Amino acid sequence: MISFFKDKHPERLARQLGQVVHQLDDLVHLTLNRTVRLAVTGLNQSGKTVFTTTLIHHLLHALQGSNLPGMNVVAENRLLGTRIMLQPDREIPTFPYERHVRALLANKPVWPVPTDAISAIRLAIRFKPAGLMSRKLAPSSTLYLDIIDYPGEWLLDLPMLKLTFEEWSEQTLRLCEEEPRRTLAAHWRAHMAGVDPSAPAEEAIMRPAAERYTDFLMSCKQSKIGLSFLQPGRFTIPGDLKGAPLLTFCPLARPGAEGVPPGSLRDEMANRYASYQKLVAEGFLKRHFSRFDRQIVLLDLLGALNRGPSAFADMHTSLGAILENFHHGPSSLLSRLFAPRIDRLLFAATKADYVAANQHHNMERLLRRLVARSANDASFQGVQVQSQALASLRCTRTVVREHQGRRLSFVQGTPKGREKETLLFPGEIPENVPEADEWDMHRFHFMEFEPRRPPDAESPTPPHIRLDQALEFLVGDKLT
Ligand SMILES: Nc1nc2c(ncn2[C@@H]2O[C@H](COP(=O)(O)OP(=O)(O)O)[C@@H](O)[C@H]2O)c(=O)[nH]1
Ligand SMILES: [Mg+2]
Repeated sequence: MISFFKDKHPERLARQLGQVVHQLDDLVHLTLNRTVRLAVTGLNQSGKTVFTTTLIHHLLHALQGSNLPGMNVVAENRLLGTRIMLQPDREIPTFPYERHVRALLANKPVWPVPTDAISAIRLAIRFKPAGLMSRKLAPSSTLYLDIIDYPGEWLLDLPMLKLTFEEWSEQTLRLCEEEPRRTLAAHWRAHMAGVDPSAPAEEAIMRPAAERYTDFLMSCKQSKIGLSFLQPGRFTIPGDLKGAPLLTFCPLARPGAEGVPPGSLRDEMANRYASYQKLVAEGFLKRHFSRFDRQIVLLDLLGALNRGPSAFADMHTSLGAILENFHHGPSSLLSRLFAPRIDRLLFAATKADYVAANQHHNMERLLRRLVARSANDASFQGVQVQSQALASLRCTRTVVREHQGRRLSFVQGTPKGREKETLLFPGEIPENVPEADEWDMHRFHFMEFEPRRPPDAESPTPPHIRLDQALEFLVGDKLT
């Protein structure tokens, strides 16, 4: 710097000064305009669409009577406004915010129609920087928030990447030995008993085998059974791969003395499995997954309790598999391929409005136990992890009443399929994963609700539970 100012050539000095100013400008731009790619994931029906829709709605309307006191940028009056921008990922469909918000906030509101694909949306959030210095440098700054909503089921393919076709087949068939899979798989397995894997590969034999396997997966998924550890992920949610030959394989029992004759059905299915791995790895995981900065994993904890021990245990397995990428050391194939740069991870148990407010504490404790291993692994890799209960759209209110000398907490709301509001006792959430013999006694029956505003909802924006805290954790630090 000293020699710089000693320079006797005014032209050169001016040029150099210009460069410094330019670089400073770049620096300011870099530090004050930021982009965050937020991945919203969770299994089917965990509440991704409702979360993404209400999050956008609240940010867009945050200046008209804030309902986000837990966000520092709002509480400190630094938010200047939010806009939906053109979406930068041209090959991904845009998240249909308008359609969903219209449905949710109509006079007769309805829940969004389920969608089974990836979608994305970009928001620009303008705010006043918190620090005096930053504010001097630039009176306002913009955070570009890209939100990517995608089926958690697709992440169940992650663990398949390190298994050969034979290993994966064996693991899947082992799972099918236990109920409820055993009964549900009977039809497919009976069909396979008549298929010779060493015979020459024919589409006419492979397709029905794969279809029956897919039917089996779909029957595991139906809401009454509610299993979630269903591989391959694209078999139940094919997205743009619907009908592709890539999806025509299924697990096969270990070969006997005949081995794997070239051109046999076994050989061809193993090839398709390998193509599936490659396509899924490159087509989805590598393209998107490795580019996320922040991730929220939504869990329908209450729905899993309702569905009983098998579904609950299966959700636990799925969760482990979904977060598999955090379990791998730096030298593993997975981390080399996807090296996620996620630095914040939020586990959120959704639909907290199904239960009374005094149960939220247990809901969070149960969630923490459930995600303990994944949270530990992620945290070990330097990721900040938080777990919380939330309701993106609160549809009930808690009412405390005396009942036979005891104070009990009820919820008041409109149960699904009904017209009128009702007062219900939703029961209690255990703080630990129930033991095998406790399930009978517990018998959880958490009711679903219509998306109606509860009578105490006064704010112009719809009520929620801790959505603002989730947002603060996910992006608060980028809005300072
Ligand atoms: N009461 C209540 N129900 C919710 C909430 N979020 C989601 N749901 C319920 O969960 C269902 C699935 O939500 P959705 O966002 O479509 O799940 P997705 O499949 O993960 O996108 C909805 O139809 C609602 O019944 C919430 O905040 N409160
Ligand atoms: Mg959805």
